[in-house]
Amino acid sequence: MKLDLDTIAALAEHLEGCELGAKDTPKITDEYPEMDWDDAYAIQNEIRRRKIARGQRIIGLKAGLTSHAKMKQMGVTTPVFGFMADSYAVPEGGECRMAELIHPKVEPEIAFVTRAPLRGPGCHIGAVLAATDFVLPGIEVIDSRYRDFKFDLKSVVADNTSASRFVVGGLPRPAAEVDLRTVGIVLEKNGEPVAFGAGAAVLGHPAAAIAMLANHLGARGEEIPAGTLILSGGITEAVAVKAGDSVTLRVQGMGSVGLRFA
Ligand code: 0L1
Ligand code: MG
Repeated sequence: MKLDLDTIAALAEHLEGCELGAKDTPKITDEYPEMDWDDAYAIQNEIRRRKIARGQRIIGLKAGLTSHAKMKQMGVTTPVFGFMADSYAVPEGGECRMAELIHPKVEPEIAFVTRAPLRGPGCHIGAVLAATDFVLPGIEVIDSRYRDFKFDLKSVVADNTSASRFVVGGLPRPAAEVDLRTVGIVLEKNGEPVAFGAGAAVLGHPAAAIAMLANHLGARGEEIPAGTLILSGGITEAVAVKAGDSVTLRVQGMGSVGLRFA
């Protein structure tokens, strides 16, 4: 690690302050170009620790930048991993308050819920499917704290991978009953289709993103516990939203889920 503990704590406080105050900031590597991956995840972990210390619960995990569309949109080449706090959860059909956000975008995703722990190294699609209780449609609302969504990967990891809000719902299905590679999705904004795709856009199979997460955690001596909700990453590019928009994700054979921005 290149940063000392005081700097990590200060950067976590700064980034979480931007999240809670809906204020943007230049990317933190402008000031700390020497920051490494361990520093980036240490800052994210400190944000997580701060939330837990205030009584929040961590209710899920996420993989981000798992599709070529997203990687191209953001000019990066590697997936990243983050967490979902209870304050991020929006009820199905519920409302996101724009006043609490900076410049939100929505991503159509397949969410997994595990029934057995997953631990890397060596975790693979087969192990993920065997450990999955069900899959269901999910919309992630990302809201980078970095000005104009301009960042590098280490800055975005520190910023909990832009995690902000999410909704899951629709018709949960056992993973064995769905071909997650060919399952089709349509993302609608205000009733108009705005993005289309299929599950294979996520690393060839959305379960591959969950396996990467298990392997990432395994390298740190951690695992994905049983009963974890995990967002596997945007199938398409992220779509910008504004107050008054309503967004619906339709997933083939899995119903639909939606939320509104006010
Ligand atoms: O969930 C995601 O794919 C977002 C990862 C962070 C990059 C971004 O803000 O687009
Ligand atoms: Mg996402």
